[in-house]
Amino acid sequence: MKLLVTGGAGFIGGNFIHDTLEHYPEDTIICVDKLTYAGNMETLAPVMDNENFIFEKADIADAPAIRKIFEKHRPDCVINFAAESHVDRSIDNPGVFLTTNILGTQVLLDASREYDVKRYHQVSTDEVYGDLPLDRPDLLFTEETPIHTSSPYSASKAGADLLCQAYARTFKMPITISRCSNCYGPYHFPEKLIPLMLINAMQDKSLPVYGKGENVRDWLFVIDHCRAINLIVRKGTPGEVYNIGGHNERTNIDVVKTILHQLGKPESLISYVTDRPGHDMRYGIDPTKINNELGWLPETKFEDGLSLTIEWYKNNKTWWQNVLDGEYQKYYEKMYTQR
Ligand code: NAD
Ligand code: TDX
Repeated sequence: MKLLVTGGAGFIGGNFIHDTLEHYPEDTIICVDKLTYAGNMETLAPVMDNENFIFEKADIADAPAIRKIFEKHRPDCVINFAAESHVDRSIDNPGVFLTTNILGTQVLLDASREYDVKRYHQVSTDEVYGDLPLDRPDLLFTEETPIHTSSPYSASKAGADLLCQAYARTFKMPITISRCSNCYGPYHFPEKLIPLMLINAMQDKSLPVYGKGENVRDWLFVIDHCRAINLIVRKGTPGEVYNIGGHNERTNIDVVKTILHQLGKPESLISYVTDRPGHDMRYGIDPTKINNELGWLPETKFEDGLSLTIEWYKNNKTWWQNVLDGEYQKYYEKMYTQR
């Protein structure tokens, strides 16, 4: 199969490419990435010499460029990971989220329709469901939970998700959608909670916890997310939405303390800072459908995945130090100084 994977120089797309080339050696992957601040060619360095891998630098919202790539490679399957993915940045500057996440998806859908791809898969998110209350642990997001968004990021992802459903119905396109919970693992950009806290703790810098740290996220090791997507595109039913999550809910403060504990650093590094506006309280995924229909189950326990992730960041300092050296410093000052 020829897979066109967008956003492969980012966190989840990069892990997906590594894992897929290893486990499906008969497949070819064409990675399309604009290389924004979040795209990193060092993430793709381990596969650049693989004869089943091709890299194309392009913006998914640039219709002529995308059409050219489809004409050249004629993919069987398109998997759209490319997105502006950080909630805090979407609060600071929503515009680019709409362009990439919604218009970019439309461009990919149009090209997939024109070139008759056999499967288009949209990597959506559990954030399209909004949030759940802290005092109702019995409530979980199912695929039937109404879309109800909180941030410009989640609204833009919901727009893309709904557009995919509209194309599936109107144009009878073979589209699947996955909505996954928070992922963590190697190659995660340092702006997100786990890598940010890990890298700051390793450097004895303060750990900025929003509000009281009581918000809950449902954490999944990134490779478990990648394997679920491979199952969906190969065995999932067109037209269906699949939730992905592993029943692993933790408060942010619990996650931060676990990281400090594993690194042998003191809790005095924690600093409570001004909360995120519109901060979603709790996410909790019900993964019954993907368990029942495709037999997917997460393979990595949180403690094991976190240890593996910590080891990776300890052993790959050049990867994250190069990221910290660039524009990231300006972002960090803007977001965190005097917060
Ligand atoms: P990321 O920010 O690490 O990577 C995004 C990648 O997309 C980067 O390589 C970037 O260069 C590329 N990109 C951005 N704009 C582009 C454009 N206009 N054209 C082409 N490429 C562009 O994101 P991530 O955390 O790997 O998330 C990947 C996908 O998974 C996103 O769609 C996100 O919404 C979704 N998701 C993420 C999580 C999570 O916990 N990280 C959970 C559920 C769903
Ligand atoms: O410095 C911080 N301090 C803090 O307390 C940061 C960056 C985050 N937080 C909190 C906010 C959230 O409650 O940690 C939690 C996780 O934050 P993020 O890592 O920014 O993730 P989240 O907002 O939950 O969104 C993530 O999961 C769903 C991804 O970034 C999205 O792309 C995905 O769709």
